Amino acid sequence: MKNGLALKLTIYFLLLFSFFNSKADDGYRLWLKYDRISNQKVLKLYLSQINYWLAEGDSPTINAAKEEIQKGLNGLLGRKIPQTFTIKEGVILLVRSNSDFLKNIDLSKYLSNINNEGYIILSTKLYGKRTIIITAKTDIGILYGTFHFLRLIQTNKQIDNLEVVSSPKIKLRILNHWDNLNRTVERGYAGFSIWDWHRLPDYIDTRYKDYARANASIGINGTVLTNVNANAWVLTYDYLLKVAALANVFRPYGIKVYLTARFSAPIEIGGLKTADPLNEEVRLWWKNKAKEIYHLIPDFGGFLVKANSEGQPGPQNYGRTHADGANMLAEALKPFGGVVMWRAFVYDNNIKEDRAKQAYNEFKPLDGKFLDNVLIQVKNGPIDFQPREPFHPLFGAMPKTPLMMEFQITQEYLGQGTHLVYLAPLFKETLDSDTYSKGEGSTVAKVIDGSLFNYKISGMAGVSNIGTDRNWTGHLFGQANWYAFGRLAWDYNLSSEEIADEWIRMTFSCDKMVIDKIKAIMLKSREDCVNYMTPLGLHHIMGWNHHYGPAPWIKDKHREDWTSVYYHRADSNGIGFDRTKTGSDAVSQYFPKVAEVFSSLEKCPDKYLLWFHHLPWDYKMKSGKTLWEEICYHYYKGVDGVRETIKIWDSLKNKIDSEQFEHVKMLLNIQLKEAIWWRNACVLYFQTFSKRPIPNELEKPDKSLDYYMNLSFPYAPGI
Ligand code: GCW
Repeated sequence: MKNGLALKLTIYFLLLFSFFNSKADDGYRLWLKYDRISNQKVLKLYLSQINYWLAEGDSPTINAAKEEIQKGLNGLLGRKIPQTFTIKEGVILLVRSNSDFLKNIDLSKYLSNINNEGYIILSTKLYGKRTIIITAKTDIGILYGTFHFLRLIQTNKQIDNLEVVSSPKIKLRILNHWDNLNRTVERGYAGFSIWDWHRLPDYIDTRYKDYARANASIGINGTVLTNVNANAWVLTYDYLLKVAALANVFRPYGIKVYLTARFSAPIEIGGLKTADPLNEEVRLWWKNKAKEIYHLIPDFGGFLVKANSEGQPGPQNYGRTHADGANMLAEALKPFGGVVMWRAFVYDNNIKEDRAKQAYNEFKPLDGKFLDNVLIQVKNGPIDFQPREPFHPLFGAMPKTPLMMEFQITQEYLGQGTHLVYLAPLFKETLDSDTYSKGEGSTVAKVIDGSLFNYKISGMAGVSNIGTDRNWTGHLFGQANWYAFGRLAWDYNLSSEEIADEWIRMTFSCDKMVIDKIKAIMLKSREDCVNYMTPLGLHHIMGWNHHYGPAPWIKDKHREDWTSVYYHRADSNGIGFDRTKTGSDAVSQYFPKVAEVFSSLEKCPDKYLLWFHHLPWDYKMKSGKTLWEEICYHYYKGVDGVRETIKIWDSLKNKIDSEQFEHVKMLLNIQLKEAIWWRNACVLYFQTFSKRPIPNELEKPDKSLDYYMNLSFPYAPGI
């Protein structure tokens, strides 16, 4: 009997122990976990500083802030922090800047530095009591401030001396979902679309609110629900009801909904014979459609449009310009305050001009011809979200038209759902690029925040990587890219490292060793990826159509500008795309200072070399190696980088949550396999032109080029 009891107790304790020891984190809670702070010293300190919270007002947004502060504090501090209605020692005070509570303190020097979405957080004394004030001119500012404050606690930062003044630099901070109405997601690698169109508007998935919370926590204030390869059906009345239901969930969190407008919608769902933007009936149709939308969604954001690009209809079908098309929609939205985000991603295989030049050629002459509620949405680089591109030459070239940024968060060309690639360094590289459009310091960031040319509106869009996967983004580290996008849209001066630091602390641990290791992995990951995929300025050599894996051999397709050989131009003499004066002269689209750098072999950074130059295989690089050797070394370095990452990751076993650990570990193994695949396939293929050996000290590919060329992936995700 006794023994039996002892055994039972032992088993019980063992079970209990293993339960606490292998916490399983499935990633659903993103960076808003609010788990109890594990560092006892830090926890104790907070418990001595935070006694109450007080929030004034009861608008839906203030209620969201209340819910968040309550949930956050209770979770993080592991005890119920009560609400109070009067100022008491150790209170967190959430109030508008004109609140009576604040009548005795002078906030003017702070208030003049924030806009309507900004906030102020101060550690101070009110009526003799230690208080932390979170205040703003608006309710949404208070909610943003609340998230900021909770982030400080989540990341274990000091709160006794706070003087935070924060305001977004960019007005429209928007996710672009490439989600179809049948719930597939173009270039989506995290399952299906989170928009459950069939069950909307009656069924409100709890995910919608969690989506809104996550976005608000990083300052995202808009979402385009539908794919730019658009379906007019979403503009029908029944679907607009569904859109309105989503808008209702998002509204308290400061998030507006936008839709993609299919240019031929007047024909497809309106029964008209034409979609000509200068036709009166067509114009009226859009005006009525706008009226109908705003009746259901009074704060509807506006339209995003992909026109005359990759087969999408547009104004050019009727001999009209992009300005004619955009202005027609802008006019319809104008009375209601909506905007048109018109994409500059246009290129045409029938135009015999370097694809990299076409958007500029099309849009530059239209500068000043758009109505003032139109933004032109420009991808970061002139081709298409490659692992590395120089900045798009349109930035700086349209002083009279607000240009907004389009980044891709989903990793279509950077390993899709299985590679750990932290994108903040990529985003920053573009934002920090100097266009020289108004002399030195005319960075892309200053173009798109509107400060350089006094644009009245400004925006930054990120193509979403969100899907129905339990952890939202498929790869846990995909969450970091969503997070980084939002943080940079709010403040592009944050460094990649700061953002990684925050995210790691909220996602994994505040343990210094863990932070240092994961940060090291993240910060080098994009360069590793460039190295094993497209080093030295190579680009667009991925698999046909699904874009999965390497395929530099793609040629002879119905569109030349969708082949790989079009871009790398490898031949027996050398490799690279000559975009200098002797070639396509794309360099001349940049301002002279930049053009000079890109044109010159001495000044052009190695990272853009083959983007702008076609060079012989024996070309002497700055390193002293030949170009061929340098290409090889970069590919090998990329693979070694992933090996190094795996080593670092392995050392985190038992230091982080076991489910997180295993999830990433398995994916890293896939990444290594695929990095080797990229390296071998590319090196072997380019070797058929270079006719030179792979340097001796590098391991030899274990498969033949034929093997790689015969791989096929009819069911690769994302198409
Ligand atoms: O990157 C390419 C993608 C297409 C996408 C297009 C675009 C939505 O391969 O899937 O279409 O860009 O940005 O319009």
